[in-house]
Amino acid sequence: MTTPQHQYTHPALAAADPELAALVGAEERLQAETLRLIPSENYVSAAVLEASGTVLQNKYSEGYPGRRYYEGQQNIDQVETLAVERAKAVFGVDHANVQPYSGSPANLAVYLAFAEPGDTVMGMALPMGGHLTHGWGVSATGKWFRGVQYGVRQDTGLIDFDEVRELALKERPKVIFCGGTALPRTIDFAAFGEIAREAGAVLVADVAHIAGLIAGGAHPSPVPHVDVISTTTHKTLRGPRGAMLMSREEHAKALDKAVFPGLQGGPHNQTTAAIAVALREASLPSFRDYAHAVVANAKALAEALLARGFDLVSGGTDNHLILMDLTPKQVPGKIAAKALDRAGIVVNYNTVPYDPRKPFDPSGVRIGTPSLTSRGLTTEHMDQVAEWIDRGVAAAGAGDEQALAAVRAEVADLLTAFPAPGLPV
Ligand code: DSN
Repeated sequence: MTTPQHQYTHPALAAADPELAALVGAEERLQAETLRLIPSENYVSAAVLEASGTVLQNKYSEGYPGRRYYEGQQNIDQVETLAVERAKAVFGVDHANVQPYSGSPANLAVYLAFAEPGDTVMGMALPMGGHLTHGWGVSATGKWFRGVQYGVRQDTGLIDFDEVRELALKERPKVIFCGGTALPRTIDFAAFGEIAREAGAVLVADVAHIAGLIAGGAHPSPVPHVDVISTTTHKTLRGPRGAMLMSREEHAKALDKAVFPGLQGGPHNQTTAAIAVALREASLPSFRDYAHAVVANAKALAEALLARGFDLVSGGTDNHLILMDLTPKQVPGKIAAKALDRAGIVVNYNTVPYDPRKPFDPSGVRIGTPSLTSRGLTTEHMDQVAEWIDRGVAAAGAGDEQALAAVRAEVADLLTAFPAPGLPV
């Protein structure tokens, strides 16, 4: 196996804490040598990485620019304002709050802004591709609110809008979430918008997975159709681990109040800075190319998997994500995911709609193309990627560790030609 030589670039860390520095170095190597297919992950640029490791983290800034509870905000106010203005420009919204610590707190702030405990809320069921925070039972959002859930049709793997409408009109939720974590198809924000208006609900688009595709024009924007947009910043958007809430002006106050002081204390200013950098990158023409390349790669990978007899939920993909049902391959998702990991292909096991198996041992594997596209792999490489997945899944079924090791070597070899952004080579 070809092993890239890493120069470790954290001298202070290495001197102060060699044990931890060694772990960071090992993670750098792992991220360099493996094909990372988890659709919610990515590689940030070196600039985003640097911004998130700055002295901005030393500062407390409860409040908002110009209205803080601590002095010394001369620079921090400007950092946050830059992030906010860039978010407004990239997504075409009136208002942006860049302070939520991550996606789950961002969504919790939405509930705080628009619902009272016990109110009915509606979202896609987690095993159908939704998110825990869309009112699923084990989450605080399903315990403190009355969650009603829609899904996808068993025959098509697609959302049935007649069913969503019927449920919304029957249950009259205060808040409806659209979006999710395992949805391979374009989200019809206009259809959700019509239903929410008819039902008198606040419509929230959770675009965490596809924010970068929206920013780059590779997925339709929810802006004309929804009340609130919630997103993480670290998936297709290629920013730091963080989140944003965006809306029309009429909801600005309620959202801001819900984030602070409703839910959070001081914002993580180093993260805010890195969000600002990522949004600047997302405003460049090269990011449009990136977003479209992510989708082109996913479509090419889906075709190559279908040609090898894989069963894909909904029959393919429109975005960055592919959900494989491995039932016909007779290999459970978890066994396949763990074997692929040994083969240097990092995926996650996932339920598929109507999965007869349990969430901790489901039938599916979820993959996506944001990370490999960030490294510069193109549609020309997707047949090779599908072939590796095919060999990995077959080896998982046969318990063939040698075959997995062979794939791992080939993966690492190809990836030496595609250095990942932000990683020392
Ligand atoms: N954990 C995210 C994902 O992997 O999709 C969702 O929160």
